[in-house]
Amino acid sequence: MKNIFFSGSIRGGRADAELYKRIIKYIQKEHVVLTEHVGDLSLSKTEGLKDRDVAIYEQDTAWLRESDLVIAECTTPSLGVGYELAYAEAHSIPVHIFYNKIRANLSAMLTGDKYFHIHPYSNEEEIFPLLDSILQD
Ligand code: 6IA
Repeated sequence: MKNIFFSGSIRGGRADAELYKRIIKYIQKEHVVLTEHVGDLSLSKTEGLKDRDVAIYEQDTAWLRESDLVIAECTTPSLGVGYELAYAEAHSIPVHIFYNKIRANLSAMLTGDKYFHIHPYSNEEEIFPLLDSILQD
């Protein structure tokens, strides 16, 4: 059983929140997802308090350091997700990035970084067998 940090857009926009929820549920069948709230459909992108944001940053970076693997869905661009991916690399935590190649053109700062494992897909169904092979190693 692995500790997975799932990374997905919050303030960057919640258009893919339901997809995040499905991916999180799938991973949770056999593993622990530290960031289950990323798939919480009631989480709005506008709410925010400075003190709470400090606590969120401290908690998320602590979870990143404890995680075995980062899995990110990057179709909706997010500054927070980009930050988390670089943070994971700085801490030598493996990073797998999924994005819908029909809907999104991923940043060169991700596609150009050989550290990242990048998985472009055209249908959501392609994600789950890839997750199986990533998670079984
Ligand atoms: O820049 P973004 O908000 O799109 O960044 C999304 C990423 O940052 C996610 O992968 C999360 O790990 C992290 N993150 C951003 N906001 C939060 C949050 N609440 N709670 C936990 N992790 C977060 C945000 C405040 C909410 C009341 C809107």
